[in-house]
Amino acid sequence: FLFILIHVLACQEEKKKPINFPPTNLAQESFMPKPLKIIPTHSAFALDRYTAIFTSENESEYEKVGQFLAKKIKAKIDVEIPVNSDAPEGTQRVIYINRSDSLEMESPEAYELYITQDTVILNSNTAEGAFRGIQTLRQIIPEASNDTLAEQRIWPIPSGKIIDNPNFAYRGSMLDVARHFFSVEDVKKYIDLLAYYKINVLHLHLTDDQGWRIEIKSWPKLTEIGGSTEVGGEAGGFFTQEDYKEIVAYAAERYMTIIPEVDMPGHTNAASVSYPFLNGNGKTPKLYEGTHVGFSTFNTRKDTVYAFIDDVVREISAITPGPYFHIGGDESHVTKKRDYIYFVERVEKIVQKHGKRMIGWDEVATADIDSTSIAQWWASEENAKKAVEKGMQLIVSPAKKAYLDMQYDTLSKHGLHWAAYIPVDTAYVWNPDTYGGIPKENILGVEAPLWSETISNIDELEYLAFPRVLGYSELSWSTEENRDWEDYKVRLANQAPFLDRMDVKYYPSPLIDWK
Ligand code: TNX
Repeated sequence: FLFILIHVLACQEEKKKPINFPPTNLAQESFMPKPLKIIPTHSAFALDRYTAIFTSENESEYEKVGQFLAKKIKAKIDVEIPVNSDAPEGTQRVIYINRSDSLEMESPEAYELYITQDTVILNSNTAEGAFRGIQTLRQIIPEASNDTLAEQRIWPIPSGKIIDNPNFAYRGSMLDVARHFFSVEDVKKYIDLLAYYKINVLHLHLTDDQGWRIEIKSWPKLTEIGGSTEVGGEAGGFFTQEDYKEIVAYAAERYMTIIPEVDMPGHTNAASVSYPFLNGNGKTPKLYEGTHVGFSTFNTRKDTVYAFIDDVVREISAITPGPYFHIGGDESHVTKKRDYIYFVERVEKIVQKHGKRMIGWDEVATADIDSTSIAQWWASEENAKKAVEKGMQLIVSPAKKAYLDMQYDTLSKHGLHWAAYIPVDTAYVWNPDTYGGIPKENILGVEAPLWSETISNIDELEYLAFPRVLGYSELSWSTEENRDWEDYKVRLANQAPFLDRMDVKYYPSPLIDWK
């Protein structure tokens, strides 16, 4: 017994000994996206199996953030770290996650991280800010332990201070589940990866000519018939409302907003096949498995069409906690201009009636709509300018810079190239802050859409999205002064261990010197 006691005491002594770290440099860590300010202090915090996490008292949201961090640490280094419970015997070092009202930055997503030898302190205005902050922390926990500096295995985290705040409040990606359907599991995997890079919006393109992918209880044929196929003629599929709620909840745990899109009055063939009275193009609709656009339209002059839309917007809005509803509005080539304008104005009112802010592709700015509605600028500079004249905000998604479905180059296995080839540098080296001369106050943020005509499974999705989506995360989170291709390139290469561990089939761009 005495022997054991002496041994235990000796071990405790070992743990207390200050560790002599070789100099570190927090500023040189491979953060993605790059934080606003980094001040290195050249020592380290030794994460080990005696580390404990404590979060702001009586703040269940903060506790959940602490648990999320503990779960991700366990997955990364297989060490179990307690959250707000008795610290393990011999605990020397603590990670504190606190609400604070004395931050340098006031935005809800701002956070400050102080890393010393003994503690990591993460301060934020809100739990959302804490959630962004733990992503930063996750990124600087080494993949492998150091087994020579101390008795026990340690994972040294470089010390210093980080002050961080997003450049844009809206940092998004879009996934087209209409051309090819993707499962709840696939969408969750994409969400989890995006959240690690501080992306906070996932826009789901739920309907198109080829498929209707969201259950509408009052109009069941939409999914029964309209969801039965997809591009290429495979079986298609759809989300039940329960599935959709599951996606929304999974995103919410990551402080990510889901934006549902029902594309209309064009891109509506699947809806019109299900309920032919909706059709306004004069042809008998049939299920469509090709990839052409612009041939379908709703009948914009029939009240029953608006009653239908009211039901759709109502049912989806009821299960969407986020503030937005996207009505599409793109490429309505067979809708007369005056009918299109009438339609958008009427649908805007329906969206507002159900408590949401309308978003539409940039064409919607040709209608007389409210300054609270938002235009997603994908193609027309003229439409973008019209939106600004109306006092609207814009989501910047220029096809030739930000479309994730554009091929990297002529050798790309998947993707299209109607707008451009977008290699990894072209995707990153542009400035959304000043793109097209739009005043910054009119820019809500950046979104990278992934259309799915040419991709039908998660591997193919990942091939197009990764690594480019990391660039869009940085273009929307980091300030212009902090963005630099040469620096980005190195940090991007260092994402490989994480992406590999997550089993992401990213495109190994030859422009990057992958680790
Ligand atoms: C244009 S972008 C479209 C989509 C296609 C995409 C393919 C936009 C608003 N409409 O219908 O899927 O190009 O890149």
